[in-house]
Amino acid sequence: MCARTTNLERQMADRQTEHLFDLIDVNPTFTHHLLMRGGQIGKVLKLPPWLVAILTQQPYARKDQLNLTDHEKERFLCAYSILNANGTLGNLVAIHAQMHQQHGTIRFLPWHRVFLLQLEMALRAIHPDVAIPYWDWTNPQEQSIPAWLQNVTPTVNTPNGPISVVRAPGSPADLATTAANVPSILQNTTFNDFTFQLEGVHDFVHVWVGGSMSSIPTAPADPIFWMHHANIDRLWWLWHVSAQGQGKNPNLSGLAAQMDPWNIAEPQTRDIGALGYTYQ
Ligand SMILES: [Cu+2]
Repeated sequence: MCARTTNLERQMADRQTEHLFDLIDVNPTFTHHLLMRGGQIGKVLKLPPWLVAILTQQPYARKDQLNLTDHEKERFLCAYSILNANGTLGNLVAIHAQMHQQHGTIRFLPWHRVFLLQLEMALRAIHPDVAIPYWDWTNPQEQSIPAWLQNVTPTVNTPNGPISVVRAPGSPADLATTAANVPSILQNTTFNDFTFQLEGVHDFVHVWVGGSMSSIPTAPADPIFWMHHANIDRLWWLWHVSAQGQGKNPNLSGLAAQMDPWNIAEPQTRDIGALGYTYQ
């Protein structure tokens, strides 16, 4: 497990297919075998366009959960349950339970960007067409638990014991009230103000979902955690490419700029295109 993590760390700045190669020691998948054949296979076989896009290393899209087809939902949930069964998910939940100065600091956004990529690389090693969907709770149509997740409450085995996902969501009106802060948050002109306010809204959404999501050591067991954080990551990207946010990054240096336990430095987290994904 340690060897795999080290490989992942080393490759993090590289493109998506190269991340996938690194998982092969521990969880060999047919995706790896396909990607190892790379461009060669694309020349001799006719393949679906989405697979050609992966083989030619084009950025993949994280989509609004509202727009997923039934097939896309099924593929995401299936890959998620495989990562639960093989321990990958439980290990990530345990990392989130540790102290990495990832909450209440200016590391919040870059740290969680790296954290999401860890799960997403593992998901895509199972199903290469899957990305983490985002739950856009700023959209009035999404101000409740998405219907397709209501019965998805897995028990996740972690090194610290099993976590059975439970929820006790608040009212759509409460979620709407909090989400209404987002337009003014996007008007901030300093990174520190922006991240401080966005993290506050993020905290409230955790509390709103309730149950496992309300507690740091258990939250990532719930698939909605990853979709909530993809939305936070998306809002950060929206701000980052806006006139207000352009060129503004967290003022981190030395050890504080290292997104431990991964060997990724904050500057490597700034461009989602370089990390291999986009928001759609
Ligand atoms: Cu967190």
